[in-house]
Amino acid sequence: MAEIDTRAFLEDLHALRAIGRFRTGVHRPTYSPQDMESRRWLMRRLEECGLAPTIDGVGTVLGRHPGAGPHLLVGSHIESQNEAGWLDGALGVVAGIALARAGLPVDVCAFADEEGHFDVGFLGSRSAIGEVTEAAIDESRNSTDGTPLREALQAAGLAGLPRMQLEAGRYRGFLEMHIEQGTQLEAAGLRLGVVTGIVAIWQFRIVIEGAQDHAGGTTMAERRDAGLAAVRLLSAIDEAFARICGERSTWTTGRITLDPGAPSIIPGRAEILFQFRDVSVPVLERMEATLRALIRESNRRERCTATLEEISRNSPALCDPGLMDALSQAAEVLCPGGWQAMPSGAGHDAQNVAKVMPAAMLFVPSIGGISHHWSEDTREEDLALGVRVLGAAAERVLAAGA
Ligand code: HGY
Ligand code: MN
Ligand code: MN
Repeated sequence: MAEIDTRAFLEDLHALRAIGRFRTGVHRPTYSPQDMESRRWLMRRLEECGLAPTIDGVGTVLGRHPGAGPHLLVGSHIESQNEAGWLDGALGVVAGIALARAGLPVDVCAFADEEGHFDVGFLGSRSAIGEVTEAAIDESRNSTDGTPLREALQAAGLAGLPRMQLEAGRYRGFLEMHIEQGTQLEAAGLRLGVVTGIVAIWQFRIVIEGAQDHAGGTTMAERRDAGLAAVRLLSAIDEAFARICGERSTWTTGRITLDPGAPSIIPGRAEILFQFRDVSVPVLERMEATLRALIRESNRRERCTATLEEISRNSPALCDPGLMDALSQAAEVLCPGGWQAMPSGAGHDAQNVAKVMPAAMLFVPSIGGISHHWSEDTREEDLALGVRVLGAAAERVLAAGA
């Protein structure tokens, strides 16, 4: 069995944590100086492990094993949500370094912008499987500040670099180690999760146009308050979705912007960033149909006009049974009875890579289930156990049918 150097693994995790540090987490939005510094750090680490590092035209980093196959691809992402956790994504990439350092024939990758700072959605892993056109890059904007993706790539020094395409035939499959970002493992007193399926995320922008006007002179009967219309619509969505959703569906309003945003002015415009998730496409389609019906209903009832714009959507993915078996067997050997099979409520690059090769994920617990927050954390003994299980599972996959 390959000996994983868990001390070096934890040291790498903490070294990466120091890049773009924010309180106990990190702030490494895609293509920020700190994100690009972390990519350079990763390329140096990959080279030290004997992998040939490259960075592509959207910032995806790949370390390529020089030896003969069979190979596995191991990785995740290293940019973060704003002011968020140190392990989301970084864990899976640094775990790949640990497996390479142990001499396993793995390529290691950090897909760009898994966190969707740009509205293509899963830019790096969808580009790597050929799903992102040049036109889509031309049209893409930063979801928070509207910066064109082309401009951000230019500023990051990536413009003109070729975009990598995954060579599916080179790999037995893709393994992604990740924090759970939920409370299931901790609540069950378990230390490892073998992921069965990964939710799709369907993202929308709802814009409500009313009439900016005086907050006092305009009577309640005549005003066209985009803010109130937004609140009533979101309340109607929440009530309707609860009746038609699936067991593990979620729906979230990440941002409501009211313009012009002054206390004595009736908001003339409301902009809502809204997303919903599920592992089942029929459930997702039912939620979208309900959303569209509620917007039509709002336009019948309100003196404001609501429009719906799709931002991005991807597909749910089932994890590969063979890779799941390898992870389950390794988990049972290294942590008997301390693991479970479970779905992922978060989206991951693995769900895109699963379109071109077998893919599977291994979860470790999140303390308090917290993620997408700077206080995100996992016990170091769980991190160390997870990377040992990942290494043992990788060995099983690489040895099978050798
Ligand atoms: O939002 C997600 O599920 C992922 O963390 N980007
Ligand atoms: Mn992630
Ligand atoms: Mn995330």
